[in-house]
Amino acid sequence: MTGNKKGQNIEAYLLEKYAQGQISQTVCDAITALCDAAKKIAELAAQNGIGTASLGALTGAENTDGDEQKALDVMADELICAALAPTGIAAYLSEERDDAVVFAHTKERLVVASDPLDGSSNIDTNLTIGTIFSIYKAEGEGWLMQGRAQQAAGFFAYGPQTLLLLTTGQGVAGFCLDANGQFIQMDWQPHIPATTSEFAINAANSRYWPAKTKNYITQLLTGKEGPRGRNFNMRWNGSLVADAFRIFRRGGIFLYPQDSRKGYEDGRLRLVYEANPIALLIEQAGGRASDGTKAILDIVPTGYHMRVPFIFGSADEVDSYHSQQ
Ligand code: AFP
Repeated sequence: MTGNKKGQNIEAYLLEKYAQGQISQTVCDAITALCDAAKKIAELAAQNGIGTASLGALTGAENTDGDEQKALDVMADELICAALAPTGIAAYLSEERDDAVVFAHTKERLVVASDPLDGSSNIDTNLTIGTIFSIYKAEGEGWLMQGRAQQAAGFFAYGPQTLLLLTTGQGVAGFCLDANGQFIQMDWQPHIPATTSEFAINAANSRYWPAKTKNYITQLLTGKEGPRGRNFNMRWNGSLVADAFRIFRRGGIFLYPQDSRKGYEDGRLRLVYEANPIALLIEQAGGRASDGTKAILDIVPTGYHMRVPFIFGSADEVDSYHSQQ
């Protein structure tokens, strides 16, 4: 379990994990670089609209997946790429780039995969947005690995607090950016309760859902009068990091299933730099993360921007979803 040393900064935390042999110097340097980039992204987001053009403005370009790129998407990606370049990692994969950025063909072959700015549709609405990252060693050809191979994963949330949720494979630790620009470990041991009465899904898509999802959500909506015999509550932020962080704080189930819309046959979220890192954090905190049938971390990626249906959170509730017909 993560030693919950209240007040320890991220540098001391990483040094401890390095000394315990959990992570290499390069992984330490990559996470430190990501923290430096995250501070700059947080500052930009906090000043959006004063001194900078709207960071939510469309750039006119699209990423590989056809998402319209916003100014902060591109700025965040460039800040992260620049921060990682000198750290000794071999390659950088990004939602905002078609292909891998190869820094060097090192022996360690460490890869950082990232969604530099998650929740872009919320940039101009003062809602929580974030950065998600995954760190793993690439074996064999290419730069892709199953999620189970991750050595570290985490996300930054830029909201009322600037937070980092991190795992290096031995539990999850939460950090908060303090007034001195230090990420300080929070006095909290992230653990996801097995049961919950709260679900997160974009109900506007209900007419496109598969029967399994419709049946499951209908059960939750019928509440005490229905088969579950109790009422449920719903939340939907439109930012994966915001919904995920809430689930780490009080449990819940998040669902972005596949649906019948063109391009959503495998859902909306991408395996390599969204589902895999969140899934590792969720499992490390006692939760479950699947594509509706199998564990996210066991899925073999076939491309940098491969999408997967993504259901995660309180274990008993994810199992309840799995049992739906
Ligand atoms: P954007 O980064 O394009 O806003 O997408 C955010 C996201 O990938 C994820 O953070 C949200 O959970 C999900 O999409 C919201 O999707 P909908 O807009 O379809 O509800």
